[in-house]
Amino acid sequence: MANKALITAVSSHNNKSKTAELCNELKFLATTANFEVVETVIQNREHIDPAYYIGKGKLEYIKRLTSSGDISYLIALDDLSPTQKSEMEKALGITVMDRTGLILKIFANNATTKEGKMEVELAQLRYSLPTMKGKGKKLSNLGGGIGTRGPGEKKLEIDKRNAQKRISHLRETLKKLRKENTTMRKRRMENSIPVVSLVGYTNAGKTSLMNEITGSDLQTEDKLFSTLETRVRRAALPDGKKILISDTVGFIRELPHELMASFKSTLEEVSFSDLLFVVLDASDLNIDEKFKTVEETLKEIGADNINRFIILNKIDLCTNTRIKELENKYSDAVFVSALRRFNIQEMLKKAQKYFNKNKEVFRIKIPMHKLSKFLQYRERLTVLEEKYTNNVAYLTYRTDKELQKHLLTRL
Ligand SMILES: Nc1nc2c(ncn2[C@@H]2O[C@H](COP(=O)(O)OP(=O)(O)OP(=O)(O)O)[C@@H](O)[C@H]2O)c(=O)[nH]1
Ligand SMILES: [Mg+2]
Repeated sequence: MANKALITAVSSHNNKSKTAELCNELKFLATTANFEVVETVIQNREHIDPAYYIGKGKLEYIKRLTSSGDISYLIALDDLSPTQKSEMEKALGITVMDRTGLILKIFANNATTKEGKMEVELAQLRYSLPTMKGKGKKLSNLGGGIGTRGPGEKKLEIDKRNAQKRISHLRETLKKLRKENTTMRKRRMENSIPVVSLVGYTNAGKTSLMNEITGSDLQTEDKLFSTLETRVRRAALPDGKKILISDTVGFIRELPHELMASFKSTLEEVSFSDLLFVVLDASDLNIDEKFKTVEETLKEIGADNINRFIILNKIDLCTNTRIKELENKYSDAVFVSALRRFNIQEMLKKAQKYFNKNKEVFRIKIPMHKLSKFLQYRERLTVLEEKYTNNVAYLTYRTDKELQKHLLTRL
């Protein structure tokens, strides 16, 4: 059975609609984490209370709501300081968490691979270290007089030291794993099949599209962050040319920085793509805001220089008027529905056109003993003319500039 929870937020006068929208998303996050949200309590005030986050009056109100005993969690929209969290817990007698804590919980629930699990654990430790400090202060006061070390402090110091040790260990292990990933990525480049990545806000339908394109059966859910790992599958463009499609963790506004740091390398995979499909949920009324978050995240992970096409998914949920409105705003987008298998080929044709358009004709003269090296790249080039003498090959081919640059460094 789902745990009952309340949501609370502080909203300044000119921020009401944004707060309401963020609370809606917080509710979706809470549901994903298996909470049943009973009520959302919004406090209107200009500043956050340093001790209790919300004001005394609202705190009393929440206390009355929770007094029956069946609501055992309070989730705050903003990040709470260790003091705020502990003061609120003391006053209310229930568990208090913030948005970051909630997202971390979801990531912890959803991580399946060894790497994903380690990334989440690292983020959790980074998140809880400052809280340990806060408790340490208080317990040491209980433990003894000035200048002496209380038993509480000793234990907390050990906990903290252990946490720090574990952080270093996780960092090291992840570093090694990432080296392996880099090698895999290099190999992929050498195979020289273009990589197209599906990116976008969480729950936009990236994995559903991946399944449609590649005939895979990856798990999709009406939940946030069902995908936490990057997965790469083979696919073919309408003209038969092979590509690799990659699906990865979804973006969200204000992704906790602990998670951003831990998942950076997973997200950075995207920056090695040849092309991006930016997937947006066309039925989402906050689509513009979400698009903005996607653009910002792409910048943060160094993928903003890659060519991208906007894919507006879930159009089965849109009225004609809505579609018209979106056509005006996102004039270059491809309208698709993963659910109805609508227009998936159009999406791929767009990629095909892009890969063909950005190709140029090059001529090269290479010694025969280097020919096999050159032919490693044949998937990504079309040979137009070839002439061989005893020890030299003259080749004319069409390929993209990027690959040509890469090729020249290899030959
Ligand atoms: N109506 C409708 N629902 C869709 C469509 N595409 C995906 N969905 C639903 O949207 C939800 C999210 O789909 P996913 O494919 O898991 O989305 P995602 O972008 O991979 O999400 P995360 O991995 O959580 O970031 C699921 O319930 C899908 O069934 C569509 O075209 N139409
Ligand atoms: Mg997914």
